[in-house]
Order: sequence, then structure tokens, then C-alpha cells
Amino acid sequence: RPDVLTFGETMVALRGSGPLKLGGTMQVSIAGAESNVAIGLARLGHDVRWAGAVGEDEAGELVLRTLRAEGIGVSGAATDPGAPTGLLLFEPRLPEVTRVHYYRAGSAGSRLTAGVVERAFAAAPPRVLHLTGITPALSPTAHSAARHALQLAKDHGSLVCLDVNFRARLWTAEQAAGILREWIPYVDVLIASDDELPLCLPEGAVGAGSPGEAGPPDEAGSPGGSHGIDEAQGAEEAEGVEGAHGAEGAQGAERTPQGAAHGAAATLASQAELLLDLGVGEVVVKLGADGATAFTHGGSLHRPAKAVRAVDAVGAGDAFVAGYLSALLDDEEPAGCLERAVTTGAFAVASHGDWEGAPTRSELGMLGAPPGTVVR
Ligand code: KDG
Repeated sequence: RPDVLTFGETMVALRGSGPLKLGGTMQVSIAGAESNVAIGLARLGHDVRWAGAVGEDEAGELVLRTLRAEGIGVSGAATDPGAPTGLLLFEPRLPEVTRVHYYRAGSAGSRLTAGVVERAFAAAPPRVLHLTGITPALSPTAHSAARHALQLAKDHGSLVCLDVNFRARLWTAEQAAGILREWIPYVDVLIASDDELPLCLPEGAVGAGSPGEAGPPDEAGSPGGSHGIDEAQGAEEAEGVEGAHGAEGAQGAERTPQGAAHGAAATLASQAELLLDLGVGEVVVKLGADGATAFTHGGSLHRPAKAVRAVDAVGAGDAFVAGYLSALLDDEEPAGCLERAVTTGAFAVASHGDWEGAPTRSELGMLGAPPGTVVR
């Protein structure tokens, strides 16, 4: 059995160094939340497969060649002669705010079908299936593929890890909630930022046990802080930081910073408890610069984020997932999983690119090295 199978859309990524409308040069690479996780896991020595579709074009070649070079099995990848490989542009707009422009409507990746995941499971059912909430937002066939993968994972006894990864540019919070709620009974490990968690709760339960808790992220806002473990991905998301994280204090009964923080923590705990009652084994909440908390039936555990000089937060959430799953595959307890997750997340924040800075196993310890260390 391979350790992990993941699938989704991977695109060609162009990264500029300033406002896009001024032109200039861009770096060419690839990006996709699921393939970022795959690369993070492969760097840590795991046997990883990626499934998805690319166009019959040079951009698709770049995607497959890069994944192969990272040691990821891509025999499950399909080539679609009828559509191009998707494209996204990263526009760093402020040191902490990156704007993302998608050119992916009708792309080969978005035309992913259930047949692709069917073939991937037939070739080798994995120990872990990892998927994200991006895939069902891409198209009805991509949604069916993801839904089918959940059933196949259940049939084959694969552990299911879902990263909510809400993308406000692809669908609304209501659309996302409608699908994610239905998926929860299939999920073993749920990973979300604090403001994404309500998207997974049963209808009517949002805000349960919460003094003044915000509902799901609104369409203009979006989950994911612009710092730390979460990812900053665009103007909408930058607004979302204020909207989501400020909401408890603004609406809550407790107005002091400590009171608001306490209220937010209580809300999070009650939401996580609801999800655990629905059968999720572990609820892992990314809290940006505040680190992450894992909730299990055994209790909750928090790890602060590792302090690093942040240069590019995009891909940090995916790196976090890779670290968490890597430790889980090594039979670590939640404390060990969180520790590796905040470590790999910090590597991503401290490096440019979606996945380029992902550490190998032997590099994990570098993060604790004193400033000025030269590894000779
Ligand atoms: O997590 C980083 C990804 O969001 C990025 O690489 C692109 O997959 C992507 C998406 O859909 O936003």
C-alpha cells in the first residue's frame, strides 16, 4: 500500500515580484494544494501518489515532470487533450498580502472525473487518502470524483484526511458548507483554519455553545490568516483576516482581549466536540501565527507556531498538513503530529514558493539552529 494518495488540480504558477499590471519578470513553477502536500510528504520520505488531470500541453508536462522529480507517483494522472492545464498568477502586493489570479475555468484539472480516482484506487489503495475542499468547487465532475474517492477510501479502509481549504474565488460559503457537511461522516482527520470550521458543522449548529461566534466566512472574506500557518492568498483573504478573527471581540459578550480569546477558544472547543461526535477522529485547527490545536476524544492539545522570518505564507497550510500526516504515518501521537506540522509549516513560511522550501527529514532540526548557523 502506498502511504498517501492525493488528487486535485495542479496548475502552472507564475510568481511576480510586484504589481502585476506593471509587468516585469515572473518565476515559473507549479502549484496546487494537494500536490503541495504530496511534495511535502515525499520530501519526508513517504510513498506518495498524485492523481489528477493536466492538458496535453507543455504546462502539463511541467506539472508531471516536477512531481516525478519530487519522487511522486503520477501513473494515475490523466492527460486531457480537450482542455489546457490551468494557470495561476501570484502577485505579491504587500509583504504580508499576496493576490492570486486564477485562469482555471474549464481547465483539464477542473474536468477531473471519478474514473481517475477509481483507477488510482484500483492500482493501489493507499493507507491515507488526502483531499481538499478545493476540488468539489472546480466542477460537477470534480465534485463527483471527490465524493467517489470518499466512498472508495471507506471500502478499502484508507484513513481520510480533509483540508477544508475554502477558496472564496471559487464558490460561496453556503455552497461549500452544503457539500462539506455531507462529507464529515467519511472524514478521520479534519484540518481547517478556525474560521473554516463552521463550514463543516451541521446546519443550525453554527455558533453552538459560542458567545458571539462568527458564522462561516463570508464571500468577500475568507479563511486563512495572512501569517503563520495559514495562507495569505489574495485581497479577499486579507480582508478575511480582520473579518474572521475580529468577530469574536466585536460581537461577543466578553470584550477584553483575554475575554475574547477565552470566548473564541471555548467556541472552537465546542465546534470541535460536535465534529468529534459526528465521527471525526481528529480535528486539527490552524490558528495562523498562534499555532495550531488538535482536538481528539482524548482532549485537546496546542502547539504555538515556530518563530521564523516570514517571506511567503502561500503553501504553509499544505506544508502543515504534510507534516501532520507524516508524523501520523510514523504512528506519532497528536503531540508529535502537531510538532512536525508546525515545523514544516514554518519552513514554508520562511521560503518563497508554494512547496520549494519543504524540508527533508534530516533538515527538520534546522529550525532550532541559532541565527548565523552555517551547516558545514
Ligand atoms: O495552498 C496553496 C494553494 O492554494 C495554491 O497552490 C493554489 O491550489 C491552489 C488553489 O486552488 O488555490
